This record gives sequence, C-alpha cells and structure tokens, in this order.
Amino acid sequence: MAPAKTLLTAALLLATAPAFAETVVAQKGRAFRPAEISVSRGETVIFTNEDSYIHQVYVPGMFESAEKAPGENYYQPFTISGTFQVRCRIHPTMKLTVRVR
Ligand SMILES: [Cu+2]
Repeated sequence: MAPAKTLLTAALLLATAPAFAETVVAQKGRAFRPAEISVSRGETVIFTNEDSYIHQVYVPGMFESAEKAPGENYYQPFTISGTFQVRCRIHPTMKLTVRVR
C-alpha cells in the first residue's frame, strides 16, 4: 500500500510540475539573451537585468513592467498561447520572441 501511494504522489508532482516552470532570459549587452524562447502555457519568464543600466519589459496590450535597475529581476507569467514579441521601452532595438505552447 505504501509504495503505491508513494508512486501516486510522485506522479502527481510530475504532472503538476509544468505549471510552476520558469525560464530565465537575461537582459545583457542591450539585448535579450536568448532572443527567442518556447515555453509552456502558464510558465513564468524571469527577466534578469545583467547590464549596468536600467531596462524595462513589455508586450503591447498584455503587460508592462516598471523600470528595472541593474541586478533586479522581473517575473512575468505567460498564460495565453501564441507568439509574442517582448520589447524594452528604453532600448527599442531589444526584441525577444516568446512562443507559448
Ligand atoms: Cu533595455
């Protein structure tokens, strides 16, 4: 009885794991690194400012972060399937493509 229950618990933990998945994207050298990612619906993307100046993160009509100082992180869950272009208002050339499955 006990081993079966342990297996069931393990299976449930594995099944729910993707809901808490996280992907890290660095803002470094005035660019998103990597510049393209694929994530599961509900996954959170963590943007880390690894430059020595301020960055920001937004998708028009979807979300808009505050300005983030060097060393600060921004957490954004992607809950809708589709392809999104993430930008930085301070550096218009910064582009990240996020594909949400
Ligand atoms: Cu920027």
